[in-house]
Amino acid sequence: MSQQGRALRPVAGAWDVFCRVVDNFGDIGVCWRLCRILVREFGIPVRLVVDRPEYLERIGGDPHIVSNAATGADISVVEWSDALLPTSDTGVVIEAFACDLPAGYALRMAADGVSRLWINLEYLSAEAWIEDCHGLVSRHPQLGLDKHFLFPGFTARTAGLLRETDLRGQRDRFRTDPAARASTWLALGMGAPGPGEHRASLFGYENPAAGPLLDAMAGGDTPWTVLVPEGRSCAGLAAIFGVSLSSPGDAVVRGALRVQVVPFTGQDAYDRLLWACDLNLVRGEDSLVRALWAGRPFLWQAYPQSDRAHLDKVEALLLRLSDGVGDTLATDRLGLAMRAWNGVPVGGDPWTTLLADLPALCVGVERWSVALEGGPELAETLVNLTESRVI
Ligand code: TRH
Repeated sequence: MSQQGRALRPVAGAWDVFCRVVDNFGDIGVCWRLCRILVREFGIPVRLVVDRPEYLERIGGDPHIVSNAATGADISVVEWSDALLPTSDTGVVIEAFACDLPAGYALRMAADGVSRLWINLEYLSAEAWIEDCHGLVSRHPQLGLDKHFLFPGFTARTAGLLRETDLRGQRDRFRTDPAARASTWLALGMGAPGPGEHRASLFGYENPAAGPLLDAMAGGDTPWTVLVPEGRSCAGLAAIFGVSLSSPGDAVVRGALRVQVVPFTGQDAYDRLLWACDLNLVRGEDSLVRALWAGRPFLWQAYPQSDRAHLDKVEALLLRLSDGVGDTLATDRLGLAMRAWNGVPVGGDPWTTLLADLPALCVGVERWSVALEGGPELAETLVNLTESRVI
């Protein structure tokens, strides 16, 4: 058995994963998570090729701590270069988010006579059309090589969601371990929550809807602390409150609300923050999935696109969410809050109802996360694809 409890299976050679950091942390976040699972759980040696390795460092991506004792596999991180070539041992090539392989690398793939699986890994979406595109194969017009298109998603007819085998176990052990929780708060520069205090994490893009939500928290009876990892959300919040909120420890108090900037941590510590909070405000694809696995109510801010195509993604997620969560009234109201969080005018005050619905949503989101665990896991889908094909 591998370190994390999956049976090791013979897989094709070494894997190369190519990632270009467009902006933000989502692309490298997904690639790093995928590489870790491939090494730790499947024993596959991986080379992660990234154009901006400094982003990997920001999310705690340390290749030295990832290896598989059973196979000796590990991750090597290589800076993107036009001189990179596949080796005779390279069995699988993953091009993340249509990042385009270096031209010489692709030419060598076509010329060296080694059979490989070439995969384009797409962005996660809840939209129904991805089921028709998932698994499509397209032949490269010049190289004559097939490229497989894989779409992560929420249903059995997609590539699924990234999830470490023992994630739920780790989460549940954390929740019943006061010392682990205390050290998480301490690392963020905070004490444990006081009696009756609720906590929320806020990882977002600039968002005018933050003001009304924070107002609802400030004006309510429940003490709320909102923890904001340093980054894009901070400037907007500073403008709302008229104080400086840029470095860890910067804080402001209004009524029942305290907002505090916390350090941007590695991915594992960010998971623990999500597990520890009562409400998670997340953005992009990877933190959305992690909020789901945390099994706590969340609002998702989609990565804004100029043609507002991101709003289709929000609607699609809401459809899946209302099926998965199951509580019609609470999910309808969560839908209003999620739309408002993404800049859609909804009228009224969706925030006070959202806060009142949190206990019901907590049960429902956890129910959906358990159901999603029964669906495909993305790394496993990729490995299955290599097995189902003679390489
Ligand atoms: O950073 P993002 O906004 O990434 C975005 C989206 O993926 C978007 O679709 C893409 O097109 C754009 O990048 C280029 O959000 P996302 O996807 O949630 O990724 C954030 C990553 O950062 C995730 O892996 C979690 C990690 N993270 C940490 O490691 N530590 C932290 O403290 C925080 C807040 C996040």
